[in-house]
Amino acid sequence: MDSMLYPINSISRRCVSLDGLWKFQFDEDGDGVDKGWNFELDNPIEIPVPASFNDFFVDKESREYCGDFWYEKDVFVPQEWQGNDIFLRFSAATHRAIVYVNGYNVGEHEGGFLPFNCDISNVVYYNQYNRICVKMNNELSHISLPAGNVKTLTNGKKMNAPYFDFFNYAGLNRSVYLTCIPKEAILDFSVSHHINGCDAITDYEVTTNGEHNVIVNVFDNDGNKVASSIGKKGVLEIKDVHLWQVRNAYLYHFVIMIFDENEVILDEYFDEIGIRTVEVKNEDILINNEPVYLKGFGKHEDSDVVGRDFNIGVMKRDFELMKWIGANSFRTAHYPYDETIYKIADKEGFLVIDEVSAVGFMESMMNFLDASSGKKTAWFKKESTPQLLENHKQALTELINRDKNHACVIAWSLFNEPETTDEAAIPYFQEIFDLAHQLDPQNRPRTFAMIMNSRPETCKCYQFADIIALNRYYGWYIGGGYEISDAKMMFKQEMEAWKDKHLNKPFIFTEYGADTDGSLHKLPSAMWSQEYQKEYLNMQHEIFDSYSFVKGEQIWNFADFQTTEGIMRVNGNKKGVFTRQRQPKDIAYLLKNRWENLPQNYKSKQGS
Ligand code: GCB
Repeated sequence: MDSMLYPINSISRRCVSLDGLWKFQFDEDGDGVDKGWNFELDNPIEIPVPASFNDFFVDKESREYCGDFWYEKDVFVPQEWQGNDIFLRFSAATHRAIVYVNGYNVGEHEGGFLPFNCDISNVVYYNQYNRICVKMNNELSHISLPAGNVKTLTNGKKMNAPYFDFFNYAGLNRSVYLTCIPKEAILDFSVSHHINGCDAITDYEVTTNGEHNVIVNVFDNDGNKVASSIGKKGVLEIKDVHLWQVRNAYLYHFVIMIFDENEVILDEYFDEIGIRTVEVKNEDILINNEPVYLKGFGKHEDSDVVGRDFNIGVMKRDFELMKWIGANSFRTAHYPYDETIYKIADKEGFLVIDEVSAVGFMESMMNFLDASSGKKTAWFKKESTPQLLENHKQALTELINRDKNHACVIAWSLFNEPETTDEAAIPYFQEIFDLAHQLDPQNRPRTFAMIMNSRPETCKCYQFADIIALNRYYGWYIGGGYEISDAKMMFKQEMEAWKDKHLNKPFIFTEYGADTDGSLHKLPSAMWSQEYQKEYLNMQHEIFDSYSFVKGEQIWNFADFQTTEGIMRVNGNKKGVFTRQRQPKDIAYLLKNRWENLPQNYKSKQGS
């Protein structure tokens, strides 16, 4: 099993960041290996890691490049690491990678948003520089997550054609590490919590690759040991527990050690763990048995110049803005984010709906529009569907293994806007939903974001969701502008139809929004103006507030973001509450006023 543990330095572990400038070269003919590029690139430029390569370039062919491309870096491996296991740890390589060290193939990975390790112990030279060459590829297909297609232009150039609405940024978007792990090592651990009066009972399980015993110690914020247990599997009882609460986090320091007969520590790993429970009960989402109303955003990892890179400065600004506006949650649309984001969400007490990159599961360049018109594409009936399912399962397994211990993660989003109008979707959904259930020791609620034509009378798959999550654009893609009163009626009709189903489940809105030019004012309002964004939002809020089973609102999007160019997008999607540079549009003040005044337990018996 590949260990998903986040790399740390401890008494037994070493990790060195390889971020910085790497060599980079496009491989248009895809024959880099024949040319010996697994040993050395022949005409590289330098490029920063982490970052998407696209927006550094000033020529369009490079920015839009579709195909194979390579990275190269020399790295020193110290002598004193000999005898341990040495890994390269890629936090993400978008969308696929084959890794060579000193010319040898040491690992491959499909999927651009989750980490993987390459064991390089057998090919490294100690006390010397070693060469890493990474062959990557950014092509979309019907079996890639996210899904899309590659077109060939008449001039012979390949072009990515995504079935989704964000720019297909690629490259080494997240940090790369060189790690040194002892031979007998902790590979994985998981925790799940129960509250018993004032105390917490935490079930834990540690996976190692050896026979020696394990000890788990838990420390509070002041460094006091509050629980301890010996064994790879056991129970930790924490008296007078300080629970992790929404926007009021508390983290315990968990230290896991393997020790031998002489009490010598063979491996040490630690993590910050919030203790809370999460559950869906009737129409409520409960955190520590208390109902919570979600206020927040669908987001993207997207910023100027560096694209889909994990940008620590932008992350900090985003959290400050989310706190300022009174949000308590976000969805990692449309792919798993960098691990640091979950760590900060743990610290700040944000609730995260963690989404796997199953997006574009409807064959359309503008599915946000086509879905409203009822287009059908028989997505789950393709010959390639079984391979897609395998890739989806792999990504979901990696996601849950990576994120299962985060207190902030309160639900898994297993698809964004799949085509659910055909029976063929049902067995596929069954497998994915069952797998999430089986993999998650905390048994979190599962959901998927439903596209406009997944309606009460057409959707064949809503029964799988523990939380019904709707992406709805009444007043934008349907009945925009002066027709907004009709849009409101249609919206109500749909909500009444959901109500009549008596599902006894919480509903949340995972998307609603109106494209808005941050500099455009118009009296009276017109679509794209700041005035219209407000009008649109007031209408949405009226609907949300009139249904007691609506338990959350996550507006699309936190910030403006880059998309493929086209007639529907003016330099990207402009539905941001903030601009791409993270400055507020007028709507931000309206939301701040609403969210600061909505109680955390809005619409519960105590909070309505
Ligand atoms: C959607 C998609 C999202 C798009 C959004 C839009 O339904 O889930 O990726 O960006 O609509 O703005 O059209």
